[in-house]
Amino acid sequence: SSPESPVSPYACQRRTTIENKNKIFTDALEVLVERYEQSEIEGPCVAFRRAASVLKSLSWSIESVRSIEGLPYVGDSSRTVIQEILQYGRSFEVERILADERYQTLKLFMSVFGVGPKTADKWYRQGLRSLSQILAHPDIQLNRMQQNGFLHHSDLSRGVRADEARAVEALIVETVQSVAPDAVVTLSGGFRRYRSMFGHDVDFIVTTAEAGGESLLLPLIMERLQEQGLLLFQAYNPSTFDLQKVPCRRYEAMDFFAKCFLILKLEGSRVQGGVQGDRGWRAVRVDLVAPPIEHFAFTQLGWTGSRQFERDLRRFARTERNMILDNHALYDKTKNQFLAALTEKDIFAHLGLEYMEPWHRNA
Ligand code: DCP
Ligand code: MG
Repeated sequence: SSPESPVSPYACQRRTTIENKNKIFTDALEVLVERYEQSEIEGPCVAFRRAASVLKSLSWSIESVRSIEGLPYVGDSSRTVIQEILQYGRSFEVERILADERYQTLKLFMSVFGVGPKTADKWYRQGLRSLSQILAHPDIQLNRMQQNGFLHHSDLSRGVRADEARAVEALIVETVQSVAPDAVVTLSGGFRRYRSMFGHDVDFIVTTAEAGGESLLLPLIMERLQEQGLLLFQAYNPSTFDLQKVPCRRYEAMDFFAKCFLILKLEGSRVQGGVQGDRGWRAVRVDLVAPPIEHFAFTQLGWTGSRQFERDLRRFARTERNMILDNHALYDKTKNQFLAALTEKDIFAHLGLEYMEPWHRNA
């Protein structure tokens, strides 16, 4: 696009690679997003997310306030931030937030696996300001996820490099082959979008060619990892999938297929150049989801992200097509029927959208 060509209000109609020509602006807007996420204030959160996402898709850098006129979702508040950055090189509102004690503390607390905005805010209101204060506090009960989040905090907050993600992929493929030779492993999440460096975890979909075979996969995989001494933490949610219930507007953001949230031990010998630190291994967050094969395409589309791409895809389906899309299925409310799909391309076609490659979905 050029400053003149129209920009779609839906991320699923804009190609967004990781090359962001407006990073200085989107970084600032994302601080505002984070600040409202911490307080769970939905409205401004959605508004700033959409504005940041539009700017990420531009093939040109913003050089004047005039050039952003007519861009969808770039409202007054976003425009003020952009204008300040153009004029002074920084936004005063964003700087105020970055220096704010509550913002900094909640960001730190929420960087722990298993800690969301409610827990972080509760700890903050109890006067706690550091991770060591939380661990030393006699009255704080951490759940199993949080205990492991604290235990592996330095590894997990460092993020996963692309070469580490490839080593994790090799490990998962090996493990799956040894327990279920017919099963298929597919990389999803940010690493499928070629988001080059530093994912917060590595995401995979596993499924089997014969229907029903997927239900045993995750327990078998976890058992095998455990035997090898590589399973540091697991939280397993068996499938609660019921086609009667989905898709439904209310369930759009949920996922009913069997899945597990893991912390794995990635040995340095598996990564070219090794891993940081002198233990010879690092902890890595890994998510696995196991849909039945006939729902694979929907799960793949739903778990490849980005989150903003997914939000806009669902909003597009609902608003422009009177269809409901989620991680399980696509339902046409006009025809009152489910629309089957074997591949992501089928789903884009049902929606009347041009197919978009994963590396264009970095909205
Ligand atoms: N997702 C989902 N339902 C969930 C969790 C995730 O639909 N319960 C989707 C949306 C995300 C994708 O799966 O785009 C992967 O989730 P991540 O949180 O791992 O996000 P990314 O992989 O995009 O980035 P990162 O891992 O770096 O945070
Ligand atoms: Mg991920």
